[in-house]
Amino acid sequence: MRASTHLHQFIKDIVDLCCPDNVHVCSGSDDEYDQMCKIMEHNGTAIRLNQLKRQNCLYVRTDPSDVARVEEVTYICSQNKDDAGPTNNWRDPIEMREKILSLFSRSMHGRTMYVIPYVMGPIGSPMSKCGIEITDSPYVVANMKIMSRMGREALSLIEKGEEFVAGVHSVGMPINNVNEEVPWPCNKEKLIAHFPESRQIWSFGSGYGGNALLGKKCFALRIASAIGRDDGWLAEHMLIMGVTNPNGVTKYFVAAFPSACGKTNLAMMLSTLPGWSISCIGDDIAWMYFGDDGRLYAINPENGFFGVAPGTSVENNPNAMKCIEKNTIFTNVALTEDFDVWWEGMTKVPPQGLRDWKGNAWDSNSKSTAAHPNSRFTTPIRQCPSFDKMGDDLRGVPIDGIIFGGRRSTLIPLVLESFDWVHGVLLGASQSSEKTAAAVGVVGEVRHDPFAMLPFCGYNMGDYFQHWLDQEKDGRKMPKIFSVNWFRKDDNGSFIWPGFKENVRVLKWIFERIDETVSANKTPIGYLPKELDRVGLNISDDKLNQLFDIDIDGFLKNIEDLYNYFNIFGDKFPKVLHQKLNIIYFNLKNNNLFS
Ligand code: OXD
Ligand code: MN
Repeated sequence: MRASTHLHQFIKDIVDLCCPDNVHVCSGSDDEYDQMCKIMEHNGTAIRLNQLKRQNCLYVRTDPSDVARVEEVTYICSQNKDDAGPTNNWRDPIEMREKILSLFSRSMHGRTMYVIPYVMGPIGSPMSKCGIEITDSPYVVANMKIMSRMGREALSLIEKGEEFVAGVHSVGMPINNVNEEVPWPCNKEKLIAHFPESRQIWSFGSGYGGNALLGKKCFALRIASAIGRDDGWLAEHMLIMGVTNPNGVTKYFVAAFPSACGKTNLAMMLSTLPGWSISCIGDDIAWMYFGDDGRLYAINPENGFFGVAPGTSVENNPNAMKCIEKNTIFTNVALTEDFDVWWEGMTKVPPQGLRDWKGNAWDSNSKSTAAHPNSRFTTPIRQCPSFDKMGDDLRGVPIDGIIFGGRRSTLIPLVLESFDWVHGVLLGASQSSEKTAAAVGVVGEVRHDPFAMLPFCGYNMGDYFQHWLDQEKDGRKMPKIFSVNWFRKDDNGSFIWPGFKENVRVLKWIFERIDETVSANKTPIGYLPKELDRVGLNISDDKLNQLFDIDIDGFLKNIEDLYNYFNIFGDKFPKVLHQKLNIIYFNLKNNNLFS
């Protein structure tokens, strides 16, 4: 749906198809938000938390079958199968439309249909884009108010003719008789379909975050990546952060990590190094483009955080804990006796009298966790004490460094700098991570997750690699590309690197590499630090060496596995990436360990 004149027709078509009882066009006002909260409280979807501890906060439990993104029923419906590529589920658009028509037929009966106009990105930025989400879920309305710029301003842009991405979401549970409502309506059958050519999204059956808040993964990543391919820019699964040195110089970085690898913690981290500070622009998505001055710029299309709760604590992420003191929606965490929230890792000892995410009394000896591992908080970005005002800049922030990371207990060094742009793109393409609870599947298994975009790239990933390579042009100042891994473990299975605030030492090295004020060892796999700033850090030489140890046999095996993996892209896999991999393999095999 691409023009404003279509908006009224679009609304009418969806009313005719889904047969809601009422239509509510969202204004985005605070009163409307309160109204959504009241509806959720009335339906038993939400409980209001203790006002003294969590001002204006809601506690929500989903249906136990609706707790994560459903990648296996997420589809890219491009005209040609090849445009979806080997990493996406593809369906013929015509067949999918038939399926959609049958699923959505009368799906909103007995419910109110909400029309959510929203903007992704700062209003007025040439990079920002409009969307309309139609939904039958007040939970979605409330979350979209936090996560996007939602309401009247967005509507007026669309009415003035701004194109918009059209999304339709239904929990897929029509109400046929009064009093039939359940606390978390959803459907056993789920489907998330994207039409990159016509810029449409249809989501059925789930009310959960990434499946239902269509501005986020569906629009800002899957559809936007396809728009970016066509228009020459990049939509990425990346946080955006500022790092300021003791001289007051700030550099901005973007970093891609697979889901639940600590992006939110990194984006909001505090620094242990005197004089160094970190500011936050975004924790999940970056839209990037090269400006006329040849520099790469990034905006955060989102306006809030939809963060993973477990593991977040005052010790490891005080900024997040501050954010979530008010105006926050908590989903699938545990509930305390005095109507506050708790999750594993928030405190060492759980409070007495907890109710778990399913609503049952919870015993700390229980095998199951009190909070669901993928439980979340939805909170406004402006509540983050380290929010960087440049996040509102219409042009975005200039990017000096790009960081790829993953959760790997072996092999991948703490930090590594690529030789050049092509090698950096190879590092992104080679990203892999041990699976977490953010998506349905086996936790702990290593899976390839190129650019942390595996579930989010809206087109052929082989073309996507080429699109990244194509960014390098004469006259452009290419950012340096790095890889990091905070998660390496020793022989006893303990993390070697302390992580969290101490990661600033790695960021400092990266910062100084960009300034070329610190030297590095050239190795076959990239540049490794000669040394890191260790002042005040209690880590032995032996441990530090383990973090940079190059296990040649392990790497050779890793590369052989990558050759196999990259084969799935066939001719679409860029030759220059293959050649780069061959060189690294050759040098490792021949023990050319350089200096
Ligand atoms: C997220 C995810 O919700 O990546 O951000 O799963
Ligand atoms: Mn994410």
